[in-house]
Amino acid sequence: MAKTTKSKTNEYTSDEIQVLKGLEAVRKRPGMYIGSTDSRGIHHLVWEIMDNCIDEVLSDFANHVTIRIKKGNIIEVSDNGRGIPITMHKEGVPTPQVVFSMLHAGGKFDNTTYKVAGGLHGVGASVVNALSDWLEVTIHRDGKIYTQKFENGGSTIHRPKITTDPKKLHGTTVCFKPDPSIFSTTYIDYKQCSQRLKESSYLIKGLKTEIFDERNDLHEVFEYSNGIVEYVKDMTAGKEKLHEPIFISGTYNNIYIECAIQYTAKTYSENILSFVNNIRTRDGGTHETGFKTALTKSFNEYARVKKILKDKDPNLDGADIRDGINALISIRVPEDVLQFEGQTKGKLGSAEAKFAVDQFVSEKIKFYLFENGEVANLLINNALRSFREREAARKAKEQVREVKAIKTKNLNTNGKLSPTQEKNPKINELFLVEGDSAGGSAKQGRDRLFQAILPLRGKVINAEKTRSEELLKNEEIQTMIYTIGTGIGSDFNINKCNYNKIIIMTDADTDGAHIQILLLTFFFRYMTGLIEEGRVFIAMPPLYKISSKNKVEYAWTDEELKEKIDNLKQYEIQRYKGLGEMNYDQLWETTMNPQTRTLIKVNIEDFADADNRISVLMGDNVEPRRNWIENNVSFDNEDNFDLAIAEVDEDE
Ligand code: 1YM
Repeated sequence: MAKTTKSKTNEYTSDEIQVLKGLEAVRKRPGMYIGSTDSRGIHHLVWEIMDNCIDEVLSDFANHVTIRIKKGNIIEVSDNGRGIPITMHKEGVPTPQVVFSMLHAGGKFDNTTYKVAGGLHGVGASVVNALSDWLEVTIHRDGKIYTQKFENGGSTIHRPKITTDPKKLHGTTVCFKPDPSIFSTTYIDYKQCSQRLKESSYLIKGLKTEIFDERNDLHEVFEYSNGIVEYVKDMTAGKEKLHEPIFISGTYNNIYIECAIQYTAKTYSENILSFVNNIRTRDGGTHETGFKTALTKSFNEYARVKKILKDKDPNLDGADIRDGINALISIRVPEDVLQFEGQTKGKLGSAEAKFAVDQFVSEKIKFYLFENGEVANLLINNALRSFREREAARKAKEQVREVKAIKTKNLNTNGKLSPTQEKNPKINELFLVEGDSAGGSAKQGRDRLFQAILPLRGKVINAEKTRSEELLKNEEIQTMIYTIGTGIGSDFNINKCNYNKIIIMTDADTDGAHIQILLLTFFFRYMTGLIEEGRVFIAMPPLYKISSKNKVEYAWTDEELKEKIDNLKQYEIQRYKGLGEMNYDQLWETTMNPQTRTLIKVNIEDFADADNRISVLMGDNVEPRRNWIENNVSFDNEDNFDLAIAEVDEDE
């Protein structure tokens, strides 16, 4: 049903009816335009408007972009650019009205300039309008202030108000309220917005970005005069660096290329983030391939010329050359060669980019290596070390396979794992429990039909700071790998997983948080698929027990505690210091029983970013770990009741 009713403020012309049909199409199938209508979708709206600001920045007309999150999840985005033209478009419709209500309001797009790859190619503003309760645009331009408001998904178009601007400012501000009837949530996440702004400031030297959150009085400003060099320093913060960042920049075949590289010691990982026209390419693509090829070629050539590699030696492997690398690749390509691939369009497909980055980076890196012999030798040695260690790890892996065969016989009898009665990977749950005493309560309290308990003794080994060959010798780790059944690394196979849920159950204190993060680190590095498949959970034991005359209640937060005792006259509060203080039946009722417990599903939104952070935070500082969990792992409360389990209960 197209909304073609007359509004009080405007009579629709047939052209405008066409327009509204366009916006109506967006409302009917929002997913086609913004991907989804969940939290991701709501942020997509913000990025669409922000992209218009960034375009203006890239065209060199703006250098300041601001996001303001207002109460009621209203969002305002502004830039200090030229301002959207306020002249009349065709048939007497002002240009801003065209921009915000025509699905294909292009016009300004010649393809020879750099444009952000927002994906919607300039229809963003109208899509945001279509999915908003209301939207208001304010433009400062030509000594005037132009404001125009749209309501009900752009179907109500108010007349613009035009006043003179004594200050003769310039810029565009868009304020909107996403339509709650379209989105499953309209909550705007501060962290995501600030991260995006920060990223833009890193990628565009001299761009000042600013965020205000009026809901909790937060404010941050980002401005980096050294651009991606500061970004790479941020990536390597807290790690041992092998050298000062290497920075290369320049234009090749009309493609502007910037790279910043800094190797760190003992990380056993590569962190490469790539961007095209300031949009993150999560799945890499031709520019990343070009970069890697260039790196491999240049290092090998250097090693040969310097006779570090003898004639009979094989070439250094790319993966070894990249061991410990932290790199940013940011390229800007003209719109006409911009081409994305993959499901989420997160991969650059343009062949021109591979060629240009390969040629350009090869030349610059070779120059750098020959000019900086000391660093060059350090990096070549680093690659050789990686090669040796990889060989050793391969052998260790074979060893694990052997261990596995041995373990089959005595694992169940060595008293560690209390297995489930039935073998049903679709419903079975594995509880990884901190300490033997809690392990004991858990064993007693569990439903042995489908809940297995694996007590973990002592501290879990830190997978980030331990080489894989060492790690795999650790008995707790071996037992865990064997029990879960999926294998690790490139052998990982989710179909072999023995459990539907792997639940980390620790005390609700700092030590517990530490164990959680150590386990998550291990899963993240060696069994990523478990997290991706949403199989990893964190149990939530209560913090308080409230006993009153005739009942016992529990509270998980201080607020909950207050709420509960408010209604009671006489009561006693016990603060649980650990799982061990709970009786087995209390543990079952509060933390293990699928019908009454709360589980948190571990879901890492952004793997590359988390990857990056995990290296930083698994250093020696304890406190940031807790923050890491809070910021990078999204804690979705899982449904308390699982259908599959319900069926089992009925069978009982
Ligand atoms: C808060 C959002 O939209 N800024 C913005 C948009 C435009 C311009 C400047 C602009 C572009 C051009 C010329 C051009 C847009 N203009 C249009 C259109 N911020 C925000 N800042 N003059 C001003 O590209 O030629 C669409 S977006 F089509 F009207 F030119």
